[in-house]
Amino acid sequence: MQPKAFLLDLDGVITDTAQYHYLAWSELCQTYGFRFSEADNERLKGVSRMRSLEIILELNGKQNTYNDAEKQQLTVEKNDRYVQMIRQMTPADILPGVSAFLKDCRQAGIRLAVASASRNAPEILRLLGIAHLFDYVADAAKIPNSKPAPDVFLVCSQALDLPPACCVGIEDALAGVQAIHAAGMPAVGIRVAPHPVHKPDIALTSTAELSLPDLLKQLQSLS
Ligand code: B16
Ligand code: MG
Repeated sequence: MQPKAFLLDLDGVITDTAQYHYLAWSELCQTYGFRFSEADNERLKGVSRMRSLEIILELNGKQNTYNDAEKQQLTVEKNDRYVQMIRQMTPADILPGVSAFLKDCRQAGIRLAVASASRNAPEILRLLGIAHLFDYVADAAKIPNSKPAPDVFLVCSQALDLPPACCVGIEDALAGVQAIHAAGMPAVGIRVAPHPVHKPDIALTSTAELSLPDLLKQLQSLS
């Protein structure tokens, strides 16, 4: 195939916000006496804010302890901490290889969108100084079903007025690869955890391997 657009995930593909999500959830968990480890944090990657809280509550056997309003308040507390932490982000936090890849895409006339579960995506792109490189940034608050559902990738292709088959998704999370495939697009995976069924069409071990000429060659050879 000859891609007309790349749809990029944010956390784990453009920048590494997982460390800040982990710190913010850890502080909240300490306040409320919940257990939460770095290994638990792996389960939150690519998952929405509310679903992340529900996973933490399940890990602590507290899935029935809080009502909806209380859960909402807990996610607000977590996000307030997270927003304080990401204020320090700068263009130096863009992952290796990403800036050159984005610039090469723009020069080649290939369109770019951000397909992230994060409601903080616009602010993070602004802090990184790359917001202007994207034709569209999906509003995570308005996506009906989160990854592994295809919604965010389909919303991006619709916003760009392109058929899904002309778009390629780039993801670091297994749920993201499932979402890309469910949207009918080829998936480029960055360090995606191995899975017997859901495998990226092109697997990279680091964003430093993102090269537009290499990806175009590999995509052309996909059936
Ligand atoms: P927020 P991605 C995801 O970003 C993160 O991987 C996930 O850990 C986080 O819970 C989610 O964004 C929501 O983020 O609280 O900022 O709305 O990987 O989809 O770019
Ligand atoms: Mg991600």
